[in-house]
Amino acid sequence: MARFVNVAAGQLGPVARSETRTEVVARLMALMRQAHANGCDLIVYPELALTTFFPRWYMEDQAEIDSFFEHEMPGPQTRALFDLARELGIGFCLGYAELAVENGETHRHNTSILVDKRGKTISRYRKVHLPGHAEHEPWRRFQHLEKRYFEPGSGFVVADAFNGAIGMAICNDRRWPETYRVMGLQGVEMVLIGYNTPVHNPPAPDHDDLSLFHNRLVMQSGAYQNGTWVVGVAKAGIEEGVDQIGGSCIVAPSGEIVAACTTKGDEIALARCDLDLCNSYKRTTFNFDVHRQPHAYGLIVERRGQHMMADGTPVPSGKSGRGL
Ligand code: CDV
Repeated sequence: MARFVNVAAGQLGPVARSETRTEVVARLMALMRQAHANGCDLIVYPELALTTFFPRWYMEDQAEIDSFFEHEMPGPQTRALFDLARELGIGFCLGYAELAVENGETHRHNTSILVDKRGKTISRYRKVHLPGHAEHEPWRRFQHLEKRYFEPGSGFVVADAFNGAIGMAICNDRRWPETYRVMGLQGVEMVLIGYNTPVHNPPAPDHDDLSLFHNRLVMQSGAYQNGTWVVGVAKAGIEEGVDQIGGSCIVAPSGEIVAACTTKGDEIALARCDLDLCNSYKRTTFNFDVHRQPHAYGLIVERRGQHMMADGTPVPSGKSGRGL
């Protein structure tokens, strides 16, 4: 029997620093109602969806920093979203700043959760690739202090959900082939990715004109090379003076974009995703068991004419650099 998941990319326009969680949740709920009215099983929201993208500011006051974090999920202001999901029978993927106390220690992560149609959290992912910097860099037009405010997560999880194998990644993760491949090796059929990407890249402003191209390039290649659907969802538009790319889209295992948002505001893009379409790629061009050559990868690489191990150490005697 065909396995279809009707998915909505639930893009958000800018979220002001002054906006309350309750106000943002109302926007998320409006998108959820639209998705449900269009027959969706699942709606995917952006990274750090509940607040403005706070790593753009340097802050020292821990109480101020922690005001952007969720201390429980659902909490008093987010519970309504879970209740609506259960009432409508629709799942969701939500990105937020997570403050977790584990074994008496406080941890702060950039997190996404996957919630099923009964309003139950079934999977959690903590962002692995944290971009930016840890100290104040006043030369930048705006900061990107993810390395200051979050600790990295470890591991890409693929959950059995929505009749398929569903994984999550967050923003900068989408630029790294390992993100998709680690999940591809687990048989992932749909990768859900929320992001906040400014048009302007302070360390490399010459990339600014390519920001939307790169966004599509990485998600389309990640989808194709692993035979998986990819749902990429932006927080878009000019947020607190920073122009953020939109470009939310749903990518098929062929690498083709099958649905895309056209504005930089609150908007849904919809696609009926056939999870069995993944097999068309997973069983042919990207049949990992048949065609991958893991024994030949990464062990020896050539850098500037010299052969070395992938981690930069010398090649042990007995190994050659041929066949790279
Ligand atoms: N939130 C992000 O991870 N943003 C990065 C920016 C800093 C380039 C991204 O990769 O889109």
